[in-house]
Amino acid sequence: MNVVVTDTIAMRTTRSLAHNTKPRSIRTRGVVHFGFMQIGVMPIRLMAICRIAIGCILLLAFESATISAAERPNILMIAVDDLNDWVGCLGGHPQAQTPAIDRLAQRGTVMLNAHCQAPLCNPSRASLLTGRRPSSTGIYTLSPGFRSVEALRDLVTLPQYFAQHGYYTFGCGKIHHDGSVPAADREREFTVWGPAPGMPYPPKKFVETPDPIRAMDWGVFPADDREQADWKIADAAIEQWGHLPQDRPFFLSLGFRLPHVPCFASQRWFDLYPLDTLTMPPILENDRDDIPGFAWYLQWKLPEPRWSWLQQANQTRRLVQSYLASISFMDSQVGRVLDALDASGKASNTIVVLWSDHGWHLGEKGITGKNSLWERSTRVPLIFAGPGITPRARCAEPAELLDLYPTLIDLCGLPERTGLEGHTLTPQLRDPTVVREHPAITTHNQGNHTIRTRDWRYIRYADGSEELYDHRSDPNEWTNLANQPQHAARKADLARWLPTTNAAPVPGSASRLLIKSGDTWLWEGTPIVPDR
Ligand SMILES: [Ca+2]
Ligand SMILES: [Ca+2]
Repeated sequence: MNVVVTDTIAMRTTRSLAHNTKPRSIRTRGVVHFGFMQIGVMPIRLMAICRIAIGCILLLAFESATISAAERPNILMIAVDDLNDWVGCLGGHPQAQTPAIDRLAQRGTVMLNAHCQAPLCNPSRASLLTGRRPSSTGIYTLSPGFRSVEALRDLVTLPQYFAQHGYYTFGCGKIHHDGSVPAADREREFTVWGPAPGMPYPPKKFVETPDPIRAMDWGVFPADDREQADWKIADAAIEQWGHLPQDRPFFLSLGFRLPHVPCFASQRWFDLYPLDTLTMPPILENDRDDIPGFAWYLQWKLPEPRWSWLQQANQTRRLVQSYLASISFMDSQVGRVLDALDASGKASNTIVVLWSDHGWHLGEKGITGKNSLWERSTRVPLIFAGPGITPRARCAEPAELLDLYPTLIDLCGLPERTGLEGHTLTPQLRDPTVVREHPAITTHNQGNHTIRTRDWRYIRYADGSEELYDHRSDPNEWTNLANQPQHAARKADLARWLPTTNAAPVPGSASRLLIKSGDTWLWEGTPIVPDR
C-alpha cells in the first residue's frame, strides 16, 4: 500500500508542478536533463549544482503536494441513528416532514436503493467505518466494539484514512457505536474526539413496555429543544466552524441520536402529526404466514415491543407519531448544521454525505425496531452533495453503506485503498442512470444474508430457508416467491452474491447473538424453543 501511496503522490506532484509552476519547472527540468546526460564526465562543481537543483525540485514538489492536499474537498458527514426511509425525498411515509434533508437532496444525489450491511448499530457502524462486511469481521452484535478485538484493532477507519492524508478530522455525537471505543483509544480515531451527549430522560417512563429498559420509550419531552442531545450535537459541530485549520481540508463527522428510541420531541414536533390524521404504515395481517419460521430467530427476544403488544396497549399510533416527531426534530438540527456550513463560505468545496445506520420497523411483519433482513430494516437514507456530484438527482441502483469509504476516497482524490469491500459510487453520482453491477448485501448474525438488486430481494437464512420478493410488483414484500418453481433460476442467480466468507462471531460477542450449538439454536445463550 505504501508503494501505491508514494506513486500516486509522486504522480500528483509531477502534475501539480507542471500546472502550478510551469515556467520554472521547464527550466529546472532542462538542468536535470543536461545533468543526467553529462553525469559520467561532469566536473564535481557541476555535480554539486545538479544536487542543489534536484533539491530545489523536491522542495517545490513538496510545496505543490501540500497545496494540492489543502485544495482537496472538505467532508461533512452526518450520521443518523435508526432512521428508516420515512424521509420526504425517499417517500417511505407520505406525511414525513424533513425539509432540511430534502434541501440537501436538492443539492445532490439521493441513493434511493441504499442498504445497511447489518440491521443493528454496532455491526453497521463497524462495517461502514472499516469498509468490511460483518461476515468478514465477525462483528454481528452490539458488543464488543471492533477496537476490542485483537485482529481488528488496527483496522484503518474512514476518518483515520483521511487523517493519514492530511485531513483534520472531528467527530461528535454517535459515529462509532456508543461505548465501542475505549476512552484511552479515542485520540486515535479523530484529530479531535468531540462531545457525545446522551438523551435526556424524564423522571418516569411514559410507556411501560414489556422490557422495562428506559430507552424503550416515547412521548413529549423535553419541553425545550435545546435540552435535546441532538441540539447539543449540532451545537458542537457548528462550534467547529470557528476552529477549523485553514491550511488543510477537514472531515467533520457528527452523529445524531434520534429517531433512535427513546423517541422524544417537544410538543411543537408532535403538532406536525395529529393522531387523528396520521397515515399508518401498510401492514398485512398474517404477512408472516408465508415466511420461514427461522425468520423469527433473528428477532427472538428484543426490548422493542411486538406490534401485537402495541395494539393491545393502544400505542400503535402514538409510536408512529413519536417516531415521526423525532425525525422532524432531528431534521431541524440537520438544517442548523447545513445553515452553518453555508454561512462558513466553505459549502462550494465541501462534500456533504448523510446516512442512517439502518432502518426501523413500525409494524411491518409484526415487529418494531430493526434486526430483520426485510426492506424496512435494511433501507437507509444515503445522500451525497457537493463538488463532483450531480444536483437534484435520484439513483435507483443498489448502494451499500460500505460504499461510503471508497466513494469518499474517490471524490477527494486520495490514493486508492485495497481491502475495502464496498465499491465507489462515483459513476452513479456523476450520472444516476449508470448501472451498478453489485447488489446491496445485508447480514444479520452468522450465515443470514439478503441480496437486494434493483428489482429483487432474496434472503437466505443460516438454516437454508429462503425468501424472494419482486419489488416491481411487491414493494411491501408481502408475497414470498421463494417456493415457486418458476423462480428457481432467479434465486440461483441472486445466490451467486452471497458472501463466501462467514466469519464466526468474534470472541465475547453478546447482545442479539444467534448461534447454533449442536442441533440447538441459541438466542443470547438460551435455547430457542419454537412455539409454532
Ligand atoms: Ca442504530
Ligand atoms: Ca407474506
